[in-house]
This record gives sequence, structure tokens and C-alpha cells, in this order.
Amino acid sequence: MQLIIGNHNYSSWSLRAWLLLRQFDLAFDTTRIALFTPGSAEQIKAYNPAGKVPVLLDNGTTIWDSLSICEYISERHLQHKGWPSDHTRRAHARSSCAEMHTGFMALRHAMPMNCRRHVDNFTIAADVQQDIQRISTLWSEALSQSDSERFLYGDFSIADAFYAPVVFRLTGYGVKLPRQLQAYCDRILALPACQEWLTLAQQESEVIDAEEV
Ligand SMILES: N[C@@H](CCC(=O)N[C@@H](CS)C(=O)NCC(=O)O)C(=O)O
Repeated sequence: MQLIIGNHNYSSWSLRAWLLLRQFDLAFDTTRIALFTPGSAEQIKAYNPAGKVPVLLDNGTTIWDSLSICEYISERHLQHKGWPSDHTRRAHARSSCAEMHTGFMALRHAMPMNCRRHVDNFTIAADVQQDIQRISTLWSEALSQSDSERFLYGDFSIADAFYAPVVFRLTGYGVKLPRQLQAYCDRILALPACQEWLTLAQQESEVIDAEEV
């Protein structure tokens, strides 16, 4: 498999697909395209006419958009283990990912992913606080149903990959969380795959206006 991604520092949608592949130890090559540089739009369009990363290439099949890439990986390479096996938890996990995919615009706008940046005394606007509250509720519901409370739905799933960029954001912007949710964030951050991504982000030097990503 070949995964086309953007900058590690900024590309939260790329992180989601990459983390799922890494966490399940699947073999893949990464092609990084530095976003918003001369020629980058054309380079991306050569893989995905929609002009967005991530894109997954697998044996002649092209899959684009992070959620469908994760679904494809789960179906084709993980015997569906990308989602919880219990149908009620799976429905919750799928709904949580769909909500992330289409929502939380205030948080995404005010707190863009920037792995290299740590903000002290970040002022949280009311609409951003609402998004954080909603995410906290979702995570608490998921963790309370999980047997181990290690990951959102027990074993690592697409939902953890989908919320990993939120973990990076909450940490980078210094958002205070209840103990159980902070412990979840700490477990995600401690994953070797997340540490690897953060190291790769540190090694990059491009600077992008966050509004654009
Ligand atoms: N819905 C898409 C969003 C993908 C997306 O917005 N990717 C950004 C990088 S994180 C991108 O490719 N931006 C380049 C551009 O807009 O030109 C997904 O889930 O994959």
C-alpha cells in the first residue's frame, strides 16, 4: 500500500489514516507532499482529482478521504477489526467518527493541528468550549462502555485514529480535561506511532497559515 499524506505537522486528516495503518502494523510506504508549495496541488491531483490528502493506493485501487480509507483498511486488511465487534459499540464508534468528520468546526477553526506549537493561556471561546464539551461527552460515553478503558471502545479502533488529532490539539493548546479523559489523551500520546508522527513533525520546517490546512 502507498499512503499519500500532507505535512506531518499540520495534516490532521493524513494522521488519521496513517495512524490506523501503523497501529495495526500493516506494511505501507508513505509519500509526503508538502501542502501549499509550488506544484503541490498538481501533485495531489495526480493521485486524487479532489485535490486532498490522504489518498491510499492499494494494488490498483485508489481510495480517498480519511473515513473511507479507514473503512477500506478495516474491511480489506483487518478482517473488520478497525471497528468494535459489538454492534452497539460499533454504531457509537461510527457515529463518533462521522461527527468528527463533518463537525466540530469551531474547534477545528480555532485550534488547528500544529504539532510543533504549544500555546500557553489559550483563550477558549464559547463555541469552542461547546465542541470540547461535546467531545468530552462522547469520549466519556465510549470509555464507560469499554471493558479496559484503554482506548475509546476497548481495543484500538478507527475512532481512536479519528480523535488522535483532537488529542494533539487539546494537548498543544493546554486544554484542561477531567482526569479520566486526560488519562486517555496520555495513553494516545504515549503510543510509539504517535511519538513517531510527532518526531516527523518536529523534523519538518515548512510553515503554513493554519487557516489554509
Ligand atoms: N474530508 C477529507 C478532508 C481532507 C483534507 O482537507 N485534507 C487537507 C490536508 S489535512 C488537504 O488536502 N488540503 C490541501 C488543499 O486543500 O489544497 C478527508 O477526510 O480526508
